[in-house]
Amino acid sequence: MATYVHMFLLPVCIIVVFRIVSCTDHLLPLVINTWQFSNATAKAWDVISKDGSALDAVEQGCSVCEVQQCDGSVGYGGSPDENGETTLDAMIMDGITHDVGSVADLRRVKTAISVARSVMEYTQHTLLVGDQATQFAIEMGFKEEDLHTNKSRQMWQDWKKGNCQPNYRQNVTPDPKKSCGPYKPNKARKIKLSKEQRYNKEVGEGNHDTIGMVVIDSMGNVAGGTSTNGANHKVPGRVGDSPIAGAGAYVDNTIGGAAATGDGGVMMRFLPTYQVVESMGSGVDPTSACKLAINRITKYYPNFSGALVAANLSGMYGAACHGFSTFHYSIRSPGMANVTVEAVPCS
Ligand code: SD4
Repeated sequence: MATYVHMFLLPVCIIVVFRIVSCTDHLLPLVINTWQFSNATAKAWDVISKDGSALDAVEQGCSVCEVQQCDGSVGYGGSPDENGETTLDAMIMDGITHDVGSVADLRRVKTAISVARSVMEYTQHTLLVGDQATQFAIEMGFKEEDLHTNKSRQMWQDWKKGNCQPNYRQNVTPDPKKSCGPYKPNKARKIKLSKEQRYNKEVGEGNHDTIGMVVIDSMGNVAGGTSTNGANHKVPGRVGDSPIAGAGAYVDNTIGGAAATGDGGVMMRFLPTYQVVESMGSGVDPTSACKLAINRITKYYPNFSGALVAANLSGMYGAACHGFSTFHYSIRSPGMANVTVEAVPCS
């Protein structure tokens, strides 16, 4: 009897769910991602238009940027580290289960967000790093490839020729503002820096094009993800915000999601995408939620550059940014004939 009732009710429930989604708002499903990476948005939209899941849409959308090397900041051949190597950070998060898969400092594998999804699906872990992430990827059937390109080699050679400027070192000898390493720590460990000095804007310049994506599919399910090659000339082993849940992206099926781009070393100290989702959960609209999270960072790091995008289950979306003159993001929802690029002025 119970089974009979259940079988009878199921289709009704599905109809109700569809109604709720489509009657309260005409703005779902929805894809939003950082920057003018419209091909990625279009791919994700295509997936959910064919009744694909939000998770598939995020993976396939961000993969487009990995293949197309969006702005040189996603995928192979960009942001060589101090040794000239490109390494990748990525994550994917399922809003239904809160499962997360991430990779950081992934070496010699191009398809970072797909490896991240494998971490989520084929392990009970959240984050794998470095060479062991590569070994895992190979076990899972991914191809090992060289991530260098002529362009990345040239960038690295130019940086070496320019005395390794700019770089992320501080309080070491020789003076990192004038010389390449190897470096040794200065004896006096702590230098008191003003909050303006604590983040050197120069090193962040041109490091701002991670893809961060949130998708709400036609079932109302939410997923988010990121993919990046991190920061130019980073210290080898450096991991940014992108593969960290709550920093690079965060989603909750009962609220919506948010994704980040920018100076990840600073932004990850504030878990801004978690903050945005929590604010939206207590009724704050997406744009205001993004502004609140940005303002919390600027209180401590007035020189940081970064941006957040967010969307909620009503199909409202927004963004906020700091340190750029303008921030562009890409959006597609049912009222739009095509992917639309919107711009917000930054604080
Ligand atoms: C990082 N947040 O690794 C990334 C870089 C970035 O847009 O967003 N670029 O710090």
